[in-house]
Amino acid sequence: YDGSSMWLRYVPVGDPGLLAEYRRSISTIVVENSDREKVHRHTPNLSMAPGSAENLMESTLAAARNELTRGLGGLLDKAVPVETSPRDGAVIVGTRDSSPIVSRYISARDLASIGKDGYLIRSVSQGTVIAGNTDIGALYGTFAFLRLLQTHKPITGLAIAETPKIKRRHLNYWETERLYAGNNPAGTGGLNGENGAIFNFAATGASAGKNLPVILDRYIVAARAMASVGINGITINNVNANAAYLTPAYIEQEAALADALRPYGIKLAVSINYASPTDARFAPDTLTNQQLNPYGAAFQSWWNRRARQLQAAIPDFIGFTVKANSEGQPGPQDFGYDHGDGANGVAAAVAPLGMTIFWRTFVYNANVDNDRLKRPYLEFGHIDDELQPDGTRGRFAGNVFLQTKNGPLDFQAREPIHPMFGRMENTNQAIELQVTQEYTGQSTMLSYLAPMWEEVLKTDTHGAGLVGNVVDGTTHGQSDTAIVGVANLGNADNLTGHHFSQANLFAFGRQAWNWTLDAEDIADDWVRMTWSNNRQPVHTIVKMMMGSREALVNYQTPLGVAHQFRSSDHYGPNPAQWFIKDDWSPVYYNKADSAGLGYDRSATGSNFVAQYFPALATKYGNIDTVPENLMMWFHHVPWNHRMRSGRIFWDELVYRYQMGVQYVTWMRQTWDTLRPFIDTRRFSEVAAKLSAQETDAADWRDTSVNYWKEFSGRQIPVDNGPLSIRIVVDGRTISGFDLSAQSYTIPVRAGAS
Ligand code: BDP
Repeated sequence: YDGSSMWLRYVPVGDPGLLAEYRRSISTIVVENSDREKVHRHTPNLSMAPGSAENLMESTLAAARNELTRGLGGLLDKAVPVETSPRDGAVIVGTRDSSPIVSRYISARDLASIGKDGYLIRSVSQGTVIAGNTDIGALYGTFAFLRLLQTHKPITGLAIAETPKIKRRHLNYWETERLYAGNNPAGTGGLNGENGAIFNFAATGASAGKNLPVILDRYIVAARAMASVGINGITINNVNANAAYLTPAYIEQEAALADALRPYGIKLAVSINYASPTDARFAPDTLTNQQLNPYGAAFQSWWNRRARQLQAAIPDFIGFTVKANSEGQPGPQDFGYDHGDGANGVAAAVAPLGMTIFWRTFVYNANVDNDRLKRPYLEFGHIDDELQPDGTRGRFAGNVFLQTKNGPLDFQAREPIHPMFGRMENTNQAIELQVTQEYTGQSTMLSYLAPMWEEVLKTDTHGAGLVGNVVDGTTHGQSDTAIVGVANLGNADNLTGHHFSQANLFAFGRQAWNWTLDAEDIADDWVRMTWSNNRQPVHTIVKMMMGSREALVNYQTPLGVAHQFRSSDHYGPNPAQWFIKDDWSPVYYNKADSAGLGYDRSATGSNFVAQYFPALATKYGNIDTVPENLMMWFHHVPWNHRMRSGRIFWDELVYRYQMGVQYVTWMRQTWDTLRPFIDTRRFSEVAAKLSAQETDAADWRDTSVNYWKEFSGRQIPVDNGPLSIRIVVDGRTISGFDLSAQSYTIPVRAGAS
């Protein structure tokens, strides 16, 4: 098996008792009107690639029906017929509008509290009813029902009611860069050599004829996978945006994609460049720099024209994602305006069309009090707080989301929360998480990121509730809410490169739906759906996954040191590097010297801590109360600082690196014990990745420790005791294991360059 069905595998239930029980409970599939209710299709020449096994769906209910046919047929290992009236054991799907049978079992009152995307799954006299207020809700319920069987859960006596906590659950694709799941040879991709991108745009070049509007199988697999976890929107191009995505030739392709994804409830958005109105590709409809005044009629009507063209082709088009005045992208500041002016200008242009703007807050500049991390709050905070003529506060328009990364730096494996969460009371805020593993092992390292997102979303802001409460609107009462994952889908056979990277997409969707879920429960579901329901592999793989992110933090950047990556690839270590700008350089972040290691952001340093609510600022600002895993984020820690373990900081640091590497060794050895349970191809592919990961983890340890040693002047400690990692989230140990006692020394290499 090559992984190409992701977690939608539907292999026959292996346990004979359970299989018999499922077969007794399920006889037929009843989805009334699944052929009548067609979704709007705008692309007459939309077609599947020749020889394709998948079908383009005409409606959401048809997608639900087909998923049940495929899923139940596979799981029960026999065809389950689609019938028009129920008999005992029917699986009945629909809304009260689409299905008289559903409305017989489910009252309007039953559905009143589950909202637009929610669903009910109920065991009834004749079988099971899966109902939503909308077809999409019914489809989500269908996937949830199939998940019960895929994970070998009981399917009798069901009374499930589910509603997502966050309204917009989106992905962003960073085509061109940061896509680690591609297997196109160089030069055969679409725009600007977007090799390995999931969606194959552009109508010219080597890939002409294979492009949209032809729909490839993997688009539909991706759509089903996204829908199965409730993802309902994607921004399809890189945030460093190419204006080609606004041209008619591209809009036509985008419309084809939108048509294919629509039955699955997935809507499209596009990343834009603020200065696109001056782009010659739109001639004669171009503006001058002087006309980029965001309040000007020229600027607003230009964006309104683009939005209208998009809406004509894609009626449910979401809107635009904007990276402005960030990493060289143009923005309102280039023309004398601030982010509030810029965001509101674009927002005003699209508001009449019901569209939304996702304005990113990833702005930085090392020349602010010597700390790049302070920039976003300085640029955005006062706009959120600004008194308006009508007496209210906050200048950002109602159809603007500020899209903010979970941490203040840049998707490191561990960061404190971004100080803007909770402190932007008057503005819609979307949290942006990185599903693609740019700084977390790319497609080589097994690192399950759900524990990190759980840690972020359950962090107390000490002033506005948990981050999750801020994002889901409960803290400040926003009704429009959003969470965004920078996604990891590509054109590799398994769509994500590393088989285990699929788990990160799965987990992102589940947590976007309900951020209070437990990362371990999500892993358990994914493993059962993807690998096996056999107790031993389930238990072992879940354990491997649960410690994997903490291990990665330890062998790459333990105790809160950050951004020690080689600038060329963001994969390997280079703590000694200075690169073009201070704040792109590992040395800027580690501040290694003979006194110690780490960045002083306390009141005696950059005072970045002051951007948090006071209680959190106090906690982080004091070396005795800061969590040790963030210590170097906030303090320049003396080499002989006494740690909670009793060890001095230097010893603890080395210990952490070693512990991280040992976890990978343990994963590699443990994976070997699973050989009897795993298909050959995936077994050996994962084994090869784990062995590469072990080598690369050791490189991180050796390069880092040897470099720090030049400053600490201390010896590598030798530890004879048993090493153990205990990982605690939310006050609860979620994973623990002991490695057998072994002593270690760090092999001395040539030293860091
Ligand atoms: C960085 C990536 C870069 C992105 C940038 C962003 O290296 O490719 O463009 O984030 O978020 O992590 O805009």
